[in-house]
Amino acid sequence: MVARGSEVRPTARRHSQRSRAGRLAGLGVSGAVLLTLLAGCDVGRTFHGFGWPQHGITEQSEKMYDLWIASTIAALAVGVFVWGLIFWCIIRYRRRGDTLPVQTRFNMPMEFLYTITPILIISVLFYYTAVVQNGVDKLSKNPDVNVEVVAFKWNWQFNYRDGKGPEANTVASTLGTTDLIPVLVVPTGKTIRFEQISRDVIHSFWVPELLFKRDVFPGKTRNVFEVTVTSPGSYVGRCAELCGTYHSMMNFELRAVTPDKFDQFLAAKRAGKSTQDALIAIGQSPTATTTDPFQTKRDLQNFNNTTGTGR
Ligand SMILES: [Cu+2]
Repeated sequence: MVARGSEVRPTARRHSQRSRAGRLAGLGVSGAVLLTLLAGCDVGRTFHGFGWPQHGITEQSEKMYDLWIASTIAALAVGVFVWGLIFWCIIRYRRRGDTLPVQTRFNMPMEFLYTITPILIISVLFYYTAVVQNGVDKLSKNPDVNVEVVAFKWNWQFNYRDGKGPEANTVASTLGTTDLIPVLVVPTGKTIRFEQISRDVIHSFWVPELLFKRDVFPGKTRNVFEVTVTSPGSYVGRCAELCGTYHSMMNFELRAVTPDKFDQFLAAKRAGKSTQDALIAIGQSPTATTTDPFQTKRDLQNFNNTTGTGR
């Protein structure tokens, strides 16, 4: 049987189809423009970030947040459009009798539209993803603060350095111990460069509020990233790479203070004060406020289970 769509159609009808395709394309373009405008608004906050964490404290985390919100709005716009078409087709072309409806094939404007539109959408998403990723990974020539992060089983050491790279010198240091959570003091509004090394196995430096984490490798690899913290406060930091028995207790605290306070803190450290005394000197809590030193919970009693059969 020959489908009815292969019959010759009147020119006027083809013309109206073409203009309809043009209108659809126009709608797509105005949708894209609208999206760009919406991305700048606070739509995300209204919808609780569409699932994205709302507590980012750096300029970099804001960029990632904006990308997520814009991408979600774009996805929702496409979704609403497609759902609309589906329901419209279900109602408009529901079965009305036994006659076969018009079978449309080789509608070039329509085929062109649904090939080009997804390519355009993907290209725009790809472009903005690449821009944001490069922005988050961007390293500056002269960071304001250089911190060397040294990870080891199962704690952290933070070295304040006088420059970049392995050749720079450590001018002050904070070391975490079993009894003391290391507090990493940084200034707000400044570019902070973290250079990471590990003394043993692979760890991962993670402050959830940075919305970012990076692995810390042993050997010659120095993983580097930079952040600009915008909100002062105390934020818990963790190891995010399973590194052994006490991995889950390998915590530290990021303490963001004003640049003035940071300068005073560093001066006190350079003068030989302990991190706790230097924190007290700038009116800060001397110990971590977001997490506690880890308890091994191992004593003779529970390590050697006297009531079990393994005695
Ligand atoms: Cu670890």
